[in-house]
Parts: sequence; structure tokens; C-alpha cells
Amino acid sequence: MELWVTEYQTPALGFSCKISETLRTEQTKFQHLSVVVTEQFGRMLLLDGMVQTTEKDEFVYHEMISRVALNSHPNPEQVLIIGGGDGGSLREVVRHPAVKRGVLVEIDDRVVQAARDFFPDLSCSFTEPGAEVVIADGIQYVKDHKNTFDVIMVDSTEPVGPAVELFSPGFYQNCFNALKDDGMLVVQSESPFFNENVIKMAYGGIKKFFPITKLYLASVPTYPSGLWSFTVGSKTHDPETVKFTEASSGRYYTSDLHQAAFKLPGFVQNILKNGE
Ligand code: AG3
Repeated sequence: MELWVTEYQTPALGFSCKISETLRTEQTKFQHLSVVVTEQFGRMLLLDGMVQTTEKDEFVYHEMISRVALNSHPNPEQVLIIGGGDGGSLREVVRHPAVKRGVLVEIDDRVVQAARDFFPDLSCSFTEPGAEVVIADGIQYVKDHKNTFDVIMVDSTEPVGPAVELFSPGFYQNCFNALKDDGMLVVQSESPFFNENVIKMAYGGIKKFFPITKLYLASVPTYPSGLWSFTVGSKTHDPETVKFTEASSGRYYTSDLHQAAFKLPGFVQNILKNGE
């Protein structure tokens, strides 16, 4: 018998992968978690039925949520990640030469455990020098830390369940306050094809507090529509300007692509205009 896993990306569209094995399926305190082995993308982590990461395409998202900010801030020594319990973003952060300390604040310890058990290429970050894993509510954590971080990254799930508040103006304001005077915030802001309103919320909310607010794109095959957005809020440095070059290239990220990612299709420009 063939087994398939399907994420209903919209009420009218399913994304299905043939699976050879289910490694874990459980209800945690916060969400439903599963880890399956897909033939196409290798191991896949799903939360509440939504694909979070796969072995084969994780590099796109993790490089792009991290390296754009890290390579446009002149000295990102102290970095905070909210969410991202799989460790992929933390891996990118602790590998960056300027970073002295990368703090990951994840609300659900079962996500961290699933990464330890099944995603060694992501969870390798947990034990690297400078890495700290805190199991706590990121919303409270940013409230409790003022003027502390150079870069904050919000590697959240969709704005449902525990993540709703991570897309609110109040949260962005607390991030602003948790950043130093030249700090930068970057958040994952969903698909311009299917989540126009999320983009408007993230971009509009960040723009209220950060003098420089910009959106950029990357292709993530396993996420809804395959085209994914990230929004950066910056206090002083322009995130479109690359400070490092070839040394920081990855499998997806390059210094040319850094700049190209900010060049937006017309319909995406319109989402931003209409959201203002
Ligand atoms: N966080 C963003 C995943 C959003 C995917 N949405 C969906 N599948 N509907 C990814 C966490 C990776 N560290």
C-alpha cells in the first residue's frame, strides 16, 4: 500500500509527498508534530499538518532567513532566534564568523527533541560554541531583554496557534526595544501568492517601528506556492547592501542573490503598496 502525506496549502490545494515511513507522530502541549520520510525530499517535519522543513530543501530557507541580515549588519555578535526549534537557523547563525552568541528561544521542547532525534544536520548547532537553547515563550523573552541583540530572527510557524502574536505590532515593538541602536529584525512572512494578508501584517507592523523595512523572496519547493517571503526591519543599516562577499556564499545564498532577492515582482510590490 502506498502512503502519502498531504498539506492542504489552501482549502482548494493539496501538496502531497509519498512517504516510506512515519518516524514520529504526537500531540505536544502546543501542536501536533510529525516526522515522516518522504521519497522526494527526505525526512520532513510537520507541525499541525504544515511542512516546516525537509532534509533536501532546508538550506534555502535557513540560509535566506539568516544570511541576509547577518551579512548586512557590520558586526552581528549577539543574535536571537525566536522559534526555529529544529536548529536550522541556529546552525547558520553560529557558523557566521562575527557571531559570539546565538540564543534560540523555542516554546515547544518536543520540536527540539525531534530535531535531536531525526535531523542531525540541523540539531548539530545545539552543541556548537556560542549556541544557547532556551525553552520558553519568545514573546515574554523579548519583553524581558532590552537593548541586547544585534539581530533578531523570527523563525515561526504560520500565524495560527502559539505563533499568532508573533505577527502583531506589539511584538515587533518589543523586538525593536530588544535590539541595539543599529539592530535588525528579520521575520518569515509567508507566500505572496496565498498569504497576502500575512505579508501586509508583517510588513505593515514592522514598518511602524523600523525606519528601514524591506521584503525579499526565495524559492522553497515544499512551502505553499514555492515562493516565500521574508521581511527585514532595520534601525540604521540597509539590509540590501552586502557587507561580505564570496566567503559567506552557501548553496542558495550568494552575494549577488542577496541583492537580487530584494527585486520584487510587480504583484508583490502592489501587496506592499496596498498594505500601507
Ligand atoms: N518555519 C516556517 C514554515 C512555514 C511553512 N508553512 C506551511 N508549510 N504552510 C519553518 C521552520 C524551519 N526552521
